[in-house]
Amino acid sequence: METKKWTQLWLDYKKAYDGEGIWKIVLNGFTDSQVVVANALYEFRRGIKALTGESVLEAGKDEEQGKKLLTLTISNNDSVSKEGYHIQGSDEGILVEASDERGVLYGVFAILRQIACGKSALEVSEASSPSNPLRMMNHWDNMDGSIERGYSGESFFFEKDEIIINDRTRDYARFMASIGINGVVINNVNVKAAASYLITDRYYDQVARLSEIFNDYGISLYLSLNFASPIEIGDLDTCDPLDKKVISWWKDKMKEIYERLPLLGGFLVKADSEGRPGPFTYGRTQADGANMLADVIKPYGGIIIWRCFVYNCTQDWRDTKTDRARAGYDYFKDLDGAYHDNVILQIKNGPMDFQIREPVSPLLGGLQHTNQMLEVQIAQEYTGHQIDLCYLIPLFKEVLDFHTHCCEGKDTVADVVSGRTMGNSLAGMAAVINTGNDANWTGNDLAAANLYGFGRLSFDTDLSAEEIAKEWIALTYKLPEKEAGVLCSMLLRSREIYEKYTSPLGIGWMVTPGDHYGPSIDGYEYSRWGTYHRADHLGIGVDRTDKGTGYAQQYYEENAVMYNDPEKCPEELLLFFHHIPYTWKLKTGKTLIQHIYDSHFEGEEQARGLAADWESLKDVIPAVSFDRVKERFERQLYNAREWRDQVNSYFYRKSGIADEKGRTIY
Ligand code: GCV
Repeated sequence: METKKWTQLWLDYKKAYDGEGIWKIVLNGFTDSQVVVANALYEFRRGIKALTGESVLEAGKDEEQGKKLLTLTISNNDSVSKEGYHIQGSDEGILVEASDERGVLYGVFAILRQIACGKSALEVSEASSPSNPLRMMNHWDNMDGSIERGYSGESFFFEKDEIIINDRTRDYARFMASIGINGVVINNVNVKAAASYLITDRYYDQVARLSEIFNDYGISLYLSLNFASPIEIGDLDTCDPLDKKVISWWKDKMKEIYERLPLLGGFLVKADSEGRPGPFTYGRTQADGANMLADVIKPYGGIIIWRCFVYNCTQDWRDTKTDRARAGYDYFKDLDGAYHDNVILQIKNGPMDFQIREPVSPLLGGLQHTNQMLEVQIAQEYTGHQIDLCYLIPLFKEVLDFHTHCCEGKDTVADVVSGRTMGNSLAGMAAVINTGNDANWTGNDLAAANLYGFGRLSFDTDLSAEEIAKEWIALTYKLPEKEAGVLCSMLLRSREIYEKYTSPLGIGWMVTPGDHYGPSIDGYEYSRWGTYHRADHLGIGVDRTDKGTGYAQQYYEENAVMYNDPEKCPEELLLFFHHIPYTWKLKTGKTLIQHIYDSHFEGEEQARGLAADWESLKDVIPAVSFDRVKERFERQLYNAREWRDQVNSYFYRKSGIADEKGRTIY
């Protein structure tokens, strides 16, 4: 791989103040032969030097004259919860308490974050423990170097069917650890070609090296698995999960895998989805498939993360009863409780596929006896390809705060996926990651706020989208207060703006097929993917009520009643649940058609506002970063204009109803 120079993202600490001390390290109950602790100390040295100019005394060296001796004390305290930390500054220095190595590492990163955000080292204070046991990144990287839905260059893990390991790998692990990520799946869930061989001799040594680098930063490496491995890399003619030969093949394979990859966390599996093999081929259930793998991996302490993105992707658009939104629940709800303890179901936040607005998947909390985790996407597949600015943390917050009504209290998605609802420890959050080998990692410099934000949010789901944005800005750019406020406001406005100029009121999918950037209103309307808006000359929207596809009935009573009734349905989701006439009056008093026109005109105008705000930051943002983002905004404005004019023209031509304000519609 061409070794490009790469940025340090939010770990590029800027001087916070001139410190006058020198640090001494004291370890109680930990030692620096523990590799994660050693790396925590490395991070402290590196960070404190950049932030305050202060250095750390090398072991055996004398104190420097005239400098105040400060102590970083790292103490084992078993009462601190797993992977959590307490940090407390005082006149003498800082005390970090944790009960394990990861806690120490996260505690040190928290110290550095607080200093970068404006506190003096001696004032830092925080007690934190992760909201979610699993906090994972899912790479959709292919071994040829391409990335499925990647908008930031090529893979930094793979090239030409080889595994890349270099300094960038270690920096990646550092970034992930600094935001609390403890699991990374390195390869695409669509496991094809060379990727099927990641669990063979051909790649074991390199995967093992990668897993060690991750492990040094408290991260477990996971692999996506090809369910048809017994056929593709073995010599069987079946991968039927109940077949004795298949089970025995997997037993032997798992033994070999763990001999060669002892640090492996487990596997992520996409089965029976979009052409991938799975248990359905043999008339078996999803639980049959997941449990078989879970049983053979159990002796090694591994887990099976099984995706619920299972639906019919060869639908007939003429069929108005089959509803893709129903599929996850229909396939998985009946098997609730049938999954073994080391299986966790990974559920996308919405029932369709990462649209800018969808209701929360009814499977989340719908399952009451099954380990489950939330999957979100920070790769901006449907949300602007990291060209358009779209800060996604507000969307994730809405999902986490959603009351499923699965029980009294502890019924939000945050409760469910953290394990609080069921009292289970196999629970958490995963994001389809937005990185690549671009110098800035995320294509658009501002898309790094989503990368940072997902990690921070999965560690602490109580953080607000604004708090996270402020932290990211302080760490990345360290702007004066006013300018920081401008950038923060840009991030916080961006999702709604993107929503306004794209598809209205929860309908989604009006994107260019395949690529998923830019408008194509009917692009998916007559296709096999189950993604329809059903617009005609009278109205638009999918009837998912009890009189339509019945999807609304998959929710618990309170939510089912709300979604079933167009008067009660939250308006931002109106067209997801209902087919509505263009003349329907919204709560604002506007007709539906007028709302479509207004929001598209507003969205495009507000996108121009974002670009103008960015221009106003020219003097305070480093030129390279400024120019990169400016170029993105130019493309965003083109995109927003296309969306505005194509959507408005489409609905004007369908409905024949003119814009009340007489603006130009084509
Ligand atoms: C990895 C959508 C995407 C696919 C992706 C799939 C999935 O369909 O367009 O690229 O495949 O979701 O989540 O498995």
